[in-house]
Amino acid sequence: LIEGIDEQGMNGKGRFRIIARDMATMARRGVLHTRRGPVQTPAFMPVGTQATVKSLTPEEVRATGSEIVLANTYHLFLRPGLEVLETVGGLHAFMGWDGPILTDSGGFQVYSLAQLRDVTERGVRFRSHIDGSLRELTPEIVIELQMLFGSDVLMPLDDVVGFSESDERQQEAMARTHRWLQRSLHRFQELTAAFAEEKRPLLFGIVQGGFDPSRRVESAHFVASLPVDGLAIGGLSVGEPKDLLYAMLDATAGELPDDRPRYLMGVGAPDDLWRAVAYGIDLFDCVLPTRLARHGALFTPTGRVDITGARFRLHTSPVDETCDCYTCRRFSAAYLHHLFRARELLGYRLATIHNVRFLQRQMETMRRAIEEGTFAAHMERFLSSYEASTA
Ligand code: PRF
Ligand code: ZN
Repeated sequence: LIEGIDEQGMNGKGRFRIIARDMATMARRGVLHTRRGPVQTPAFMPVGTQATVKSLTPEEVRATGSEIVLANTYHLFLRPGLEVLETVGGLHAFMGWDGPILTDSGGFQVYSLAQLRDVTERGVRFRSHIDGSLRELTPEIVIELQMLFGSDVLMPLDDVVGFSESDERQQEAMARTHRWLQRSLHRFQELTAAFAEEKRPLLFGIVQGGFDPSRRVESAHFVASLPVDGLAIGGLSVGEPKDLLYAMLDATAGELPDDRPRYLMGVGAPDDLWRAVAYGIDLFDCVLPTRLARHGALFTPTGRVDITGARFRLHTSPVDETCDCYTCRRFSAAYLHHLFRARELLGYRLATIHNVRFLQRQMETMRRAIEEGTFAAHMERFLSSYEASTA
């Protein structure tokens, strides 16, 4: 057995240990024990949509302090496809990352990328955004795919609806997400029945419910009633105003079981990470650090900066003087400015390394602050510095 894990069957209680709590907020410091090693929480997962954290090698991802990465079932299903992933011996061998991988189900990607979606009780049929071919994902297929990829944390197919959808559609999507979760869990239990507990991947449930607080509570209670290993909050950060995101977090957070990990899907702006951890969130993923980096937007303790701006032309110090990343230790902001102006490939890599490391340093600070009982003070300090420039 993995250290710290005892035999507790399906419920992931044994896989998540809370080692410290903040007294002034709901922040928790924990360890999620996956079959490919522990993840210190609160944790941020960089996004490797297509089996790569864009522009970085696995060694570079590791050097940012990342312990777990996210990959997307939707993308990998369409390209390279199951035949390739099975032939090369799974996703870890394929991409050269031997740490834990969480795979998202495709529910959100079908909603945001696919054309001609047709959602029925059975599943979702759609046209591939790559070649227009007609494809289908069902809750069962999505579990089977993630098992064949060799994922360490699986997500069930969910029915995601936009911010502006009708109340009826939001209600329908929540109810369908719940029924699909039961089907997913059933297939998952069949496929993992013969696994030794320490070799078993984990399955999370996804809370939906749109932007109605009472529906969010209902969804949280339903998902918590099932023996899932963790609870994700989906359907947020889909174009709604910020105050609504926090209203929904406020309504949901207190309803989630305390002893299982909580994952806020698709959230990763530095200020949102701090606030959500204060609500008791343990896991995050977001394309923001990597996507912004490729557009020359870099995180600093005093807010986001545009490295292409004229003020960096002669800036001889690093973009973030407080940062210990490879980029900041080695290069000036003037050099980064030049690389972006000249559209040189190295610029995208260096900016990505910095942004991911910046978020991982925030997570390290949060984890230490929770242990020391100083989370609220650290959050206040970070936000007043980070938001001073953007406010
Ligand atoms: N569902 C899934 N993945 C997601 C989301 C969701 O609602 C979000 C919402 N921001 C990000 N990623 N399956
Ligand atoms: Zn840096």
